[in-house]
Amino acid sequence: MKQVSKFLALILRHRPEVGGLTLDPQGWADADEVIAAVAKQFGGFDRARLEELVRTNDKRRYAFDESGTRIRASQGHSIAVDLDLEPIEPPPLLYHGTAMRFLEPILREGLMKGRRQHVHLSADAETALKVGARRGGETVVLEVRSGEMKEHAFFLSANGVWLTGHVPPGYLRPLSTPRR
Ligand code: HQG
Repeated sequence: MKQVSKFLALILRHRPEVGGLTLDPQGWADADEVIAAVAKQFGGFDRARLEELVRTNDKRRYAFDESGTRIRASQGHSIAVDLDLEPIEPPPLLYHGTAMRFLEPILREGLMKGRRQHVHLSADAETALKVGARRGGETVVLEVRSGEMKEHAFFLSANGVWLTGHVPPGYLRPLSTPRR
C-alpha cells in the first residue's frame, strides 16, 4: 500500500501524465481512471482497495468528492491547483519541522514554498518534528507566530495541514533542538 500511496502522490500532486490522467482545476481526477492507472502499474487494484487506502492512509492524504466519482490529494501539490479553500484565521502558534541544515537560510529569507503551492505548517510541535525528520540528519522545529501574521492568508487542508504562502523570518523562532 505504501508504494501505491507514493504513486498516488506522484499522479495526484505532481505528474498526472505519468498515470495518463488529467486533473481538473481543483485537482480532482476521475476515480476510475486512477484505479486503472494504479492497476496498470502494480496489478490487482480495484475500487475496494482504493477506498481502503483512502480510509487507512496515515495522513489522510487523499479524499473522494461527495459523489465518490472523483479523488484528489488534500494538499502537497507542485502543480497549480485551486483547492477552493476558504481563508481562515489560524491559531496563535503553528509549527514547522525541518532539517537543521536549512535553519540558516530559513532564518534569513523565511519559509518558502519552494516547488509546492504552499508552505506547510503543523498544528502541534510533535507533528512538525515528524515532518522535519523526513529530511534526515538533525531536526529542528520552528514556532510560527501565525496569530500576528495579519496580512497573510491561511488555509486548513481537508487533512489538517495548515497552508500559507510565505512566512517571513520575523515570525519565526527555533524551539530548543530535539535530536533524533
Ligand atoms: C525547507 C509531507 C531552505 C522546508 C509533510 C522543507 C507536509 C527551506 C523543504 C508536506 C526554506 C521543503 C510538506 C528556505 C523552506 N531555505 N529551505 N528559505 N524554506 N525550506 O517537502 O513542509 O507525507 O516541500 O523546511 O507532512 O517538509 O507528503 O515541505 O524542509 O505536510 O503527505 O524546504 O509534505 O506530507 O520540503 O512537507 P517540502 P515540508 P506528505
